[in-house]
Amino acid sequence: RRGVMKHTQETIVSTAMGRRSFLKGSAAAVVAAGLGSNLAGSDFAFAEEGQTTSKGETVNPGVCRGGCGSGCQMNVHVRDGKIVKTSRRQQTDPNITRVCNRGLTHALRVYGEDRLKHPMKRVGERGEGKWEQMSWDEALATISDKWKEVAEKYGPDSNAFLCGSGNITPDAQHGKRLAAAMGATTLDAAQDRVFYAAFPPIVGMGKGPGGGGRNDLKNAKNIFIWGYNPAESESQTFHYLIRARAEHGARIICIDPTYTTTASKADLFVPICPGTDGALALAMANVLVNEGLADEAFMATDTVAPLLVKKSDGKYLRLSDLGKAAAGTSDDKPVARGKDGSIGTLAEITDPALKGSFGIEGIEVTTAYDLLLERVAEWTPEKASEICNIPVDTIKELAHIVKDGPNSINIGLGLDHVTNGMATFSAILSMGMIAGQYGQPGNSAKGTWRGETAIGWMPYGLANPKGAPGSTVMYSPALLNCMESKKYGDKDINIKTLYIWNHNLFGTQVGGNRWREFFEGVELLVVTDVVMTSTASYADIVLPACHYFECESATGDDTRYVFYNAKSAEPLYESKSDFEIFKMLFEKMDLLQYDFKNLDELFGAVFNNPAAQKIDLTWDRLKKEGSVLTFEPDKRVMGEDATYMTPTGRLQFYQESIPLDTDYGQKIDFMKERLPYWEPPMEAWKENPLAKKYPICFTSERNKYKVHTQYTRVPWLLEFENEPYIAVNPADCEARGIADGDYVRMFNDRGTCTLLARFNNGVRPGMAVIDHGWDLDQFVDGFYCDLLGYNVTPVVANSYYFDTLIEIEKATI
Ligand SMILES: Nc1nc2c(c(=O)[nH]1)N[C@H]1C(S)=C(S)[C@@H](COP(=O)(O)OP(=O)(O)OC[C@H]3O[C@@H](n4cnc5c(=O)[nH]c(N)nc54)[C@H](O)[C@@H]3O)O[C@H]1N2
Ligand SMILES: Nc1nc2c(c(=O)[nH]1)N[C@H]1C(S)=C(S)[C@@H](COP(=O)(O)OP(=O)(O)OC[C@H]3O[C@@H](n4cnc5c(=O)[nH]c(N)nc54)[C@H](O)[C@@H]3O)O[C@H]1N2
Ligand code: SF4
Ligand SMILES: [Mo]
Repeated sequence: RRGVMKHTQETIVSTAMGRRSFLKGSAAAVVAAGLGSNLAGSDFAFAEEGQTTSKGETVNPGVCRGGCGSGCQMNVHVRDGKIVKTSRRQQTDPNITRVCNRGLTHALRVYGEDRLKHPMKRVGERGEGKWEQMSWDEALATISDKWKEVAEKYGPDSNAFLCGSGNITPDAQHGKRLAAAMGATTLDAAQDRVFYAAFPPIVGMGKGPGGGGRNDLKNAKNIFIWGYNPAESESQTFHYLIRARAEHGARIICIDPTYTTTASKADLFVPICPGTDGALALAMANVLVNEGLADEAFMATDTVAPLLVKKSDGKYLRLSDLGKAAAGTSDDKPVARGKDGSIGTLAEITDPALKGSFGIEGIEVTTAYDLLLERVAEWTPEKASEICNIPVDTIKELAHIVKDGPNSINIGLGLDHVTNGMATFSAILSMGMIAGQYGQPGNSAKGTWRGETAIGWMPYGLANPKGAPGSTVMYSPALLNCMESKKYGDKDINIKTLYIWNHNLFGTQVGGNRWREFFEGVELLVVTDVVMTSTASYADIVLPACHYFECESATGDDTRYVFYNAKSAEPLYESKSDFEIFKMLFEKMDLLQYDFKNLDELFGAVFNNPAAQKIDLTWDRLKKEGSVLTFEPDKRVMGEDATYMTPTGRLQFYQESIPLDTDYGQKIDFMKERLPYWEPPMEAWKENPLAKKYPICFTSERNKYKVHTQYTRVPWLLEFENEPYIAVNPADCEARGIADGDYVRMFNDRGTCTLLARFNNGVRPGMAVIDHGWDLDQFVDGFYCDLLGYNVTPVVANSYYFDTLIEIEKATI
């Protein structure tokens, strides 16, 4: 049924293959691609925009804008109307004048064999691959007629939309506005939700002008890389880290179960048992407190530590409790107790007590700091050592390092992808507070970059036009858990049509087979993509989107620039930009009153805000100049003035109210969630009875040859790794009679997948790690995403990819 990729002697990844033959293979691929003369030995000379080079090429600005998030601008070289290559583009900041290996292969994506050419409708079973070409007109009429019929019969929210990270620009996400105009449901893939849910209430995160950001890393003495693998996942940030080490002597500490590329560049690698980082952070805090190293002065000035918490309900004691303000007003501030016994707001009390329980006007209260210390006291290094599988001395050493700042503590998505992620983020961030590691140069870290004037995701205001009915949001992992009750909180789940774009659901979401069940109730599944993905192949109607460089756009992301993307070539075949496709759908739905007239109007609205106006950033200027540097890096860091963008204006290790990420009817244990804690992951834990049947914890690693499932069929990149594999510790393989390079079947109750196994001593026994991003038809059989667990926690209904148990066995193929 599926194309089997053969494991031949020529396979680059086969262990027998030497470097010489690898290079030979590369040259052959260049010639086969018919682009040899342009690309072999790519000249990296900087070409000027609009300039015709000696080769008769015109050079335009283009922006790579998939889920990697770096948003690199590059030169797009055009000859005879064809995009022949990409090269790095000179920016005023040499740190940003960079493109990665993937960015250099875009010409092969534009002319890839997997491009969708025409609108098509399914004629066989879903996923069978039998299609009939249809006209755009017929496709749009079929879709809009169905939407109208469903809205009439079941209500507008029975139509649903789901957008991923394939193209992170406001224009590509135009469908969000259509969803709001139609009153349709928005499904949120809920990826990286812990990361986004944790920072705002705990340390505050916001964008504004100014800020040191990545440029501040050079000021750090130690750089913690915690569940983060930027050597593969954020190469454009990794060079700042490596330069901080090489040129400024920063020490890199990497905490990861796997010996990753990033770990190989670290000064200290701490191999941790997966899912136990919260215990480690709490034990580090325990050492700091017990050795008298807690920065109490910092806790008093910068955190909620002195605030008094009522024993009755966990809320702060406020002026209203003392009859000094009306409850619920902005005057109703929380209060602290001075060491002299006076009670007042933090602005009034200059020398607050950090510890103690008091009865104030008959109300029993304790300081927030005391509540934190209670949680920390439980976590002796000895106890954490057993759970984390890290020596007690290492835990103590880590505590001493974190105190010896300035430290940059970078938490990656490895910790977001485990069910105890929220409490783990809270534990690490709170431990950083006890160590006083905020507000000083060198303290900037991932998630606390401040000041990037980013454009990327469609701004909320634009996605919700005035007067439109708006869209109800449901998180997909929560939805999968509510399929039996058919209730998402107080809302009925009754989705009859789904429009997916910019997203390869089967290739990137948890619970693949659960989704297939869900789709049984969906009468029309539309997928718009550039290429035929596993998700597109399951659709009832597929629509062809054009490649990034075939339409005009702009994006900014993490670079401090806003970059213009010119249209460098005509959209191939019948493909169109998402903006254009949604525009036609607005028209068919008679909702043009909510639409933008054209792209100029959309970007006019994107730049219609005070931050852009202050620096004269307009769409016209951007088109003219090609890129605009929005601000120079400066020395300011988040929290330098001891204020943070949280509800209290302070660092919050304590949450007075728990912000609900999404309400699907879950019950929350508020007192538990207010402070950091550690508990095992819901599934991938050795004491889970399921671990007897499925003893291996299955995680993934970002891969430098892909961004999720993008680039996965680019011939040059397949030269480096041409088929999926799991990296496994030889001990686990030997116990199962598996040799290096054997095919194995991995499986659990949710799915099965057959692929290569490669021995890797850098993988902990009891784990299997896949290089994430392969699509379904690239496997011998089955699909790894189908195995992924979809448990959710009450606080964050995230996709917890790494909370997955499997077993592996030798496969015969
Ligand atoms: N096992 C495992 N799974 C994971 C993760 C993991 O760590 N492990 N990580 C997860 C995370 S953090 C994320 S953010 C998700 C990302 O998940 P997705 O957002 O689904 O990522 P992609 O696979 O890049 O899918 C994007 C799709 O958009 C298409 N596309 C590109 N440009 C355009 C365009 O202009 N228009 C349209 N219509 N389509 C376009 C691409 O061809 C591609 O098929 O993956 C998640 N999946
Ligand atoms: N090449 C490439 N780059 C990408 C992407 C891509 O698909 N490909 N995707 C982009 C996106 S959307 C995202 S969200 C980012 C994410 O990029 P990162 O934040 O780097 O996240 P991951 O690579 O998922 O995981 C990071 C590390 O966490 C480790 N880990 C797993 N479990 C645990 C644990 O329990 N404890 C600890 N301490 N570590 C653990 C893994 O071994 C891995 O080395 O990358 C972006 N960049
Ligand atoms: S894949 Fe990411 S790092 Fe590479 S060129 Fe594109 S945006 Fe830049
Ligand atoms: Mo992500």
